[in-house]
Amino acid sequence: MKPKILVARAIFPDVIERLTRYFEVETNDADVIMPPAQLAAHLADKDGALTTASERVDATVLAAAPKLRVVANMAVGYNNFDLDAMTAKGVMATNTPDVLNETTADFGWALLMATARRITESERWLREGRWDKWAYDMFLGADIHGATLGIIGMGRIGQAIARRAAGFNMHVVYHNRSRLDATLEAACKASYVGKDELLRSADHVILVLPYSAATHHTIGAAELAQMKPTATLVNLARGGIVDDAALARALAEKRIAAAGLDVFEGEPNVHPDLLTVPNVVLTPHIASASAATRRGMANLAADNLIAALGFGADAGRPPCLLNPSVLGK
Ligand code: 8YV
Repeated sequence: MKPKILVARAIFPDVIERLTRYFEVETNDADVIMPPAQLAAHLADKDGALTTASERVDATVLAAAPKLRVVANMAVGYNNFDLDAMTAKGVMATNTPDVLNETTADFGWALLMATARRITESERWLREGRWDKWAYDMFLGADIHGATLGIIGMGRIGQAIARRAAGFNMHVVYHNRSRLDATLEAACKASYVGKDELLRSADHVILVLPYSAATHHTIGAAELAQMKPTATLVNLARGGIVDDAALARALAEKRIAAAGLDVFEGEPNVHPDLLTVPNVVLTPHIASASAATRRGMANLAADNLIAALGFGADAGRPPCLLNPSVLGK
């Protein structure tokens, strides 16, 4: 008998097809987001699950899923998992690192440039039919080239963003839980600084750090007050890293020049004040959304499930296991 899995959201049909070679697959064709109680009901008889960042896997869900051996997240971030509870129950947790580094770094640049050079704001104005003449001070923005880029969170995506900055002749500073080794720092042409110094000195600040209780509101009113009034802020990481209400106030009062946001507190809801301030570029959590990368993420999540449930060369050892202490339990 094939193991049973739930694919908790709609994903590429060919990846579902691949999974059906190994598993009895329950899909979510309506693509409804399952709150924990609903997820728990669907996992009652399952050996594995493929989730996205929208599904919370917590102790309640785990308690209702006695057969569950693995949950494979189709995301590099896994703050939707209660990892301690999963480890305590012996449930393998996996994510999809690396496949999205370069695509997400590309998008970080797209968002930074659109924000600093006011692309969407000026396009809205043009579409409204308000362009009647050229003017010397129309949509003046901030330069990217030669500016100081501050990266908070210097993991693999942060490093990929830093490497791209060389093409713009930027000065790159970064802040991270731990300092990179000298070889990586040299490859990224980036200098380690404290958070305060980064906020005070950067012309453009990009956030690429994982969300946890410790990183909640890494940027709030106090941090925004430290930034230059001409600075831009880009959040590519997770909602909750920025205090969105404080940011909306800072943007409205021009305490910083502009922001670019791909992630939000409570998404898909967006703080109403962010929807009315003009100097913010808003995108719906699409940093990893190139066709090739999203397919790569889905396939890597499938690889993790297939290996975790005992198939293939990595049987029993999924390639992106987050809690190896569960092995052999
Ligand atoms: C995902 C992401 O698209 O990988 C992550 O952590 O934030 C995005 O790439 C999203 O989380 C869907 O699971």
